[in-house]
Formats: sequence, C-alpha cells, structure tokens
Amino acid sequence: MDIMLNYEAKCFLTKKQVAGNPLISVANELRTISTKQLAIHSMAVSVAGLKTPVDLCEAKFMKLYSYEESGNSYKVRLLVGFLDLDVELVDVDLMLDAQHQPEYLAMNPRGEVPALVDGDLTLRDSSAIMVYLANLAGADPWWSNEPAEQAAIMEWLAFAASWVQYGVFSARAMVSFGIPANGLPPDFQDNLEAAKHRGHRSLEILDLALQTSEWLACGRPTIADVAVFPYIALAPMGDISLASYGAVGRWIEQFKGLPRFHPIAGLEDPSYRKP
Ligand SMILES: N[C@@H](CCC(=O)N[C@@H](CS)C(=O)NCC(=O)O)C(=O)O
Repeated sequence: MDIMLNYEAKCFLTKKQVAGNPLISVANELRTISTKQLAIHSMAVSVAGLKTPVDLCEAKFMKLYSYEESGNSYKVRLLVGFLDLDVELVDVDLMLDAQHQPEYLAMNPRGEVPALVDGDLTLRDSSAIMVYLANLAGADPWWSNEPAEQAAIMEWLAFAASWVQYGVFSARAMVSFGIPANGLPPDFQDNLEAAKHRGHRSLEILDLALQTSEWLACGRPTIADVAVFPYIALAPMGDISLASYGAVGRWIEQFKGLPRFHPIAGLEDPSYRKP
C-alpha cells in the first residue's frame, strides 16, 4: 500500500521518514482511519514494502479550543500530555469574550471552553472530551473497559462537574478573576460565601475518600483524578485554604509527580491574579 502525505487530514510523516521513503501516493482510508483512531502518538501503520512501520506521531487533526487559565481546559490539556497526543490548540480568550462571539457559538452554543473538534465530531464538555481521548488511547489505564470501573470513574467526573464546579471553581472565578463565570448573576458577591461553603464541603468529601485510597478510582491514576485535580489544587485562588485537608494535599503532590505533568498559573502562587 502506498501512502500520500495527506495534508487535508494534517497527517504527515517526519522529514527523516520521508527522506528514506520513495512512497508517496494516495490512501483515502488513511484519513478515515486517522481522524477517528490514529490520534495517538505511538500509533503506527505497517506499510507494504517497508521494513519498519510508518509512525504517524506527527498527526495533527484534532482541534482543542482552550483558554490558558481555564481549569476545565487545563484538564484536557493535562490528559493530552499524559496520553502524549498531538492536538492542535486553539486559544479562545475568555477575557475578550471570544466564547460569546457568533463564530465560536456556532461551534459551541454553550459559550464555554473546552471544546474538541475531531473531523465531524464536536464535543463541548471536558468530561466528554476526556472519555473520548482516553478511549482513543485504548481505555486502559486512564479509562477502563470494565463497567464497574467506568462507573467508579464517572462518579468522580460527576463530582467534578457539580461539587467542584459550583464550589471551588466559582470561588476562584469570583475572587481571582472578578467575574461571575458561567451564567452566575451579577450580584455574585452574594454567591461567594455559598461557593466557599460548598468548596469546603467538597474538600471534606474528597479528603475522606483519599484517606483510604491513593487515587480516586480503580487504584490507579485515571481521568477521575484529572477531572478533579485542577480546581481543587487551585482552591487557594478562591481564598479556600487546603491546610486542613491532609489527604488532599498528599494526593495533589502525588498528582504533580506524574510523568508529563505540567502546571497551570496559580498552582504555586495563588495570589498572582489578585490586585
Ligand atoms: N461543564 C463544562 C464547563 C466548562 C466551563 O466552565 N468553562 C468555563 C471556563 S473554565 C467557560 O468557558 N466559561 C465561559 C463564561 O463564563 O463565559 C466542562 O466541564 O467543560
């Protein structure tokens, strides 16, 4: 089978491989396969006539709409790093209200980041995106093929989207960004105390779970940890101290030690945004 450098799918072979390869012609199926399944750094295809597989590690065809300081975007960026995927990042500047401009709303009517576009598939939620990416990478270890493990992971994805989102997330948005994020009303100061209260309650729940488990689900790092980590670790940006939650503190440090972990602004200096 011959293969062509398919720029439409933004797949290309590395220069070195091309240099050693006279083969260049068409393979439409490459696009079909790659868009859905070959988004993985380690993915390779065997090509007739070649002794070694052609590595598609430079494949770039998924677009992740993200904002640097958005913890929900950061979740997905973390997972992309852990899975060693090559995804094109598109910056959506929330400070310029880019998420509410017609062009963006046409793709994501929720007016939020992150969003992922992979061919004709558009996903508009960090949990959905992480489930998708982790499955593309073969489910194990970040997701699972076992129903009980999937449900255990989902429990924490739901926790991240409810307790965490409307607690520590909201407090950080109000205290450090001064904005009532995600549809909160303008008199957001009234909501700050409620968000802090909910934030502490979520930390109690999390601390209890982590007193007896090293990781949130399945006894290994999964997307459950990736979903919960950002806003919990950034809670001090919302004036919510982590000092009383020893197991959470231990888990945060352990998470930061994962291979290919990268930080977000505010992790080391929670006051960096404050006037
Ligand atoms: N459930 C969504 C929530 C995403 C979300 O809260 N995004 C925030 C940034 S972290 C956003 O885009 N807010 C836009 C706004 O408040 O206008 C997810 O997990 O992806």
